[in-house]
Amino acid sequence: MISASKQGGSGYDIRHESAMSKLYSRRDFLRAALASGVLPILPRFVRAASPVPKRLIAGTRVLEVNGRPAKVFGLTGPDGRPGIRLAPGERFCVDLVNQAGTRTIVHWHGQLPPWTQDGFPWPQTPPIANGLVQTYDYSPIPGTYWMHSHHGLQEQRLMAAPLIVHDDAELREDRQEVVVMLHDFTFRAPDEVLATLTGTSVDAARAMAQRAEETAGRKGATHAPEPRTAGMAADAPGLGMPTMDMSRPGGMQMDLNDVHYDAFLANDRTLADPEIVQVERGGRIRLRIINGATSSQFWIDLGELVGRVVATDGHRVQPVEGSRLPVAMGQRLDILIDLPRAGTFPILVRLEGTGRQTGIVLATPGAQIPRIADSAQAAEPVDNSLEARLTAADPLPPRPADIVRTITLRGGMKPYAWSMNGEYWPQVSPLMLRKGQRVEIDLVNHSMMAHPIHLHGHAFQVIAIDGRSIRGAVRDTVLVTPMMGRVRIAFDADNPGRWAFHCHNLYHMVTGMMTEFRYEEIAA
Ligand SMILES: [Cu+2]
Repeated sequence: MISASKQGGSGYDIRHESAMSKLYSRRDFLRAALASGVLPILPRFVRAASPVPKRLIAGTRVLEVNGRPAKVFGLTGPDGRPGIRLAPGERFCVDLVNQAGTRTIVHWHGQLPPWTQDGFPWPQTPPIANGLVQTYDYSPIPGTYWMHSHHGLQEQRLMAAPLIVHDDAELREDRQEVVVMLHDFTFRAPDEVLATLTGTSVDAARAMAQRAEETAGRKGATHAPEPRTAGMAADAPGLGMPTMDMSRPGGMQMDLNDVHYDAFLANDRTLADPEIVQVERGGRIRLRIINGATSSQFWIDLGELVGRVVATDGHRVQPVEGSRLPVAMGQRLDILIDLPRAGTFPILVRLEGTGRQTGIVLATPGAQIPRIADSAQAAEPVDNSLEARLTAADPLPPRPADIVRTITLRGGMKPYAWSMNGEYWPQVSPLMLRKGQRVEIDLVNHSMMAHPIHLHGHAFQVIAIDGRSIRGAVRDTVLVTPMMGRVRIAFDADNPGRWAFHCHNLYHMVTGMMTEFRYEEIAA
């Protein structure tokens, strides 16, 4: 059920009529009930059928970063902590209360709800006005997920939080859960960051971020921006050859880190004052790492500890051991750790291509907490070295594909614009799907940057990396490495709707790198 009400008002005040497929069926039921004269018992019946919604407040808060106050957004759950945690078998039944002072819409990243509850600003499901409440109610899939605003550039101002769905098997393991939510942080307004990147005014940048929703998916809409054609934004030296960047020693190099950030946060804190998590001597930990950064990718550095990666993006994989583990934007890692002794164990998170780092500290009782510098030896660019070693625990059943498509990723820094198949969102041609089809997408990266590509509403399996077939991880976000990096994914079209498919670098997304997968039975 999706519904909206004035906060504190009595009864539901329906806003998003066209979005409410489930509501329509409830209305049909109401009509039938009216005809049969059973209406008086309906409200109690409906209430008994659904659990009491958990309140999730989209609001603002003040953090202290590098000794300065910073006003940011936040998503606060019923227990006062960021985000939502669900017990095994519990429905995702949530009242999203918008107290952010502005419109918002929140996406349940990696979850598989009906499309009208996905939290993407389609014309049928516009953002929620300040002061309104929207109810979401669907059956969640277990694992490490997260939620973030899909409106404008709010994600950069930390409108993001964990979404953890427990299951019985995991609870039986009896491990201490440690969630680490990562952010990149800037004191600058996100519009200003986008304006600097694109070489436009702040007003033009703001309009660019907004326009994406107003014209979502309408190719050739009359008020759409001027088409940006190849030559202007596609990789200049033409067809798929990496460019030589002569401005740097060594010539050909990939680009990293479009934005210079003031800080990197782990659970909203820097290493100047990190979160200290009390653990037992010999403790057994399940670390849930969430890369909620807007434009940054990291290496997780477990120091002397050896972890076992047991799930990626919430989906189980055959365990893989490691102490330095890459995590691209939007991705999650579940890492099991068995502590070898008493003491302190920093879990560090290093920005790719630099030595800048953030993190948390696991500490047994009485342990001395050392001071940890916020810089270290420079880390390599994030790559698919881990991805190539992953094997799904629950792979897709083998079958031939009904649809195979190549999607090229292009773009560059000057001008700053990014595309899929040469198209810039919102002027895109949707890939049309039919329910029941097996779909394979070959992602080919013609640009000098890596792109973490995210599909809404479906979990896909990584079936080839750089031309080598694997029985890879099932996940929702995969990194396509630069300079002709290639990743093939497969999924079953089992969730009819309109679904976004985009780069999870927010600045790449709002300058064009997004398209739509649409089922034939769904009207635009
Ligand atoms: Cu990208």
